[in-house]
Amino acid sequence: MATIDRVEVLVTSPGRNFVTLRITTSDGVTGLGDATLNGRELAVAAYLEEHLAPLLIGRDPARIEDTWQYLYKGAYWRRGPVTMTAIAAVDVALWDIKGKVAGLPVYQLLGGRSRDGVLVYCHASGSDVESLLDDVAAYREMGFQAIRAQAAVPGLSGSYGVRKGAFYEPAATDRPDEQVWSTEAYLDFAPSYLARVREKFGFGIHLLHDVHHRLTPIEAARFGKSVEELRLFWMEDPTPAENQEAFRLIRQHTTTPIATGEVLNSIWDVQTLITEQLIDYVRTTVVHAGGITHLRRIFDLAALYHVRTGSHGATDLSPVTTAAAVAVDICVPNFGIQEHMGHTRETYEVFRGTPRLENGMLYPSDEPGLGIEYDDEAAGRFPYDPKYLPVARRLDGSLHDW
Ligand code: CS2
Ligand code: MG
Repeated sequence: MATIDRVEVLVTSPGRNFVTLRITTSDGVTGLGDATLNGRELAVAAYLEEHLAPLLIGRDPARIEDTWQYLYKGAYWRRGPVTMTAIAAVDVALWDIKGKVAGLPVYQLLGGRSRDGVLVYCHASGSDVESLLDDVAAYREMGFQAIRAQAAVPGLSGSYGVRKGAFYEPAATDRPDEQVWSTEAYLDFAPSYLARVREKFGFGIHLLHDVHHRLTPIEAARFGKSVEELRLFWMEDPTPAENQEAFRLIRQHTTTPIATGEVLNSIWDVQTLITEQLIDYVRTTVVHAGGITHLRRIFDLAALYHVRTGSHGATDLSPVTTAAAVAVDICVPNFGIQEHMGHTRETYEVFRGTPRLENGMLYPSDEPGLGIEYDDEAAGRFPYDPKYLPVARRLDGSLHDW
């Protein structure tokens, strides 16, 4: 029997910070898992290095489910983003190893393809409506079939979801950026620019919008109602989802489909949302929700209640997560859509072999495992660069959800 011989926690910053777990077996097979938790990276790195690595040495790498239970139950302390990201990294690395040992891509181990490719959505944004429309046109030109649209709210400094450079990168050094928020201004403005996108591009594209946890349930209900005619693919995170019951109120008022879950990390965090059919898409993701093993469990529960998948896939999730997400997405019967922002050239120098993107669809690699190689030499050129996500304050200076 092969055993786990070596566990390495690799931190690099090729344009943004990534934490990667690399497990090597006594047979010399390596597996990669993403362990990146944006803005809190080193907490997961320490959890892995100090608490999980010593437990993994000598274990049978083939026992994925047992290892998951051992790490989850063994912690005693349940759930939470740091724990679930650390366990996810171990889980995904073990699936990568299992695929390499079997000589099969991970999606074959999960049951094989249910579809030819994975529909993705990209991010169009603008500092005003005209530049948003230009951005949507550019993404259409690139072949994307599903587009998320966000524009900066006039009069407010900084808006979530609006790109600054080539890539949307909401991170600052030293202290979080302080942004200003007005729910009134947003609610007056957002439906009008989404309508402009529909006017210009018609109903032949899937149009998505991220509310980023900014509204109360009744405000979200109003927003959803006001955009019903625009037939959004979804409104994302209309209200913070820690309070799952809050979605009952939104649901009573609008037929606009609802997506949530990118900050949630376990099946228990989405249980009410799913079993009461309060959402249409669950956005939990491989890296923050306990890996492939746990995400499958969430998606299977969701399938029973007509909830489809729509995993988070921002640039702060590494290409290892993209590969693992696509492996799951291509298999599950209730797949909905996958977020895909892509990465910088530097990131792809470190993580080689990302899934193929064509006409707005992602296709998994047919290499054994996840098909991603980590280039240590390239990674060494990009040292860790601490960053914070912004915070948002209302016009009176009080803190709002970012
Ligand atoms: C966003 C994320 O992609 C999304 O839907 O909500 O970009 C989110 O802000 C970041 O991943 C936070 O790290
Ligand atoms: Mg989001």
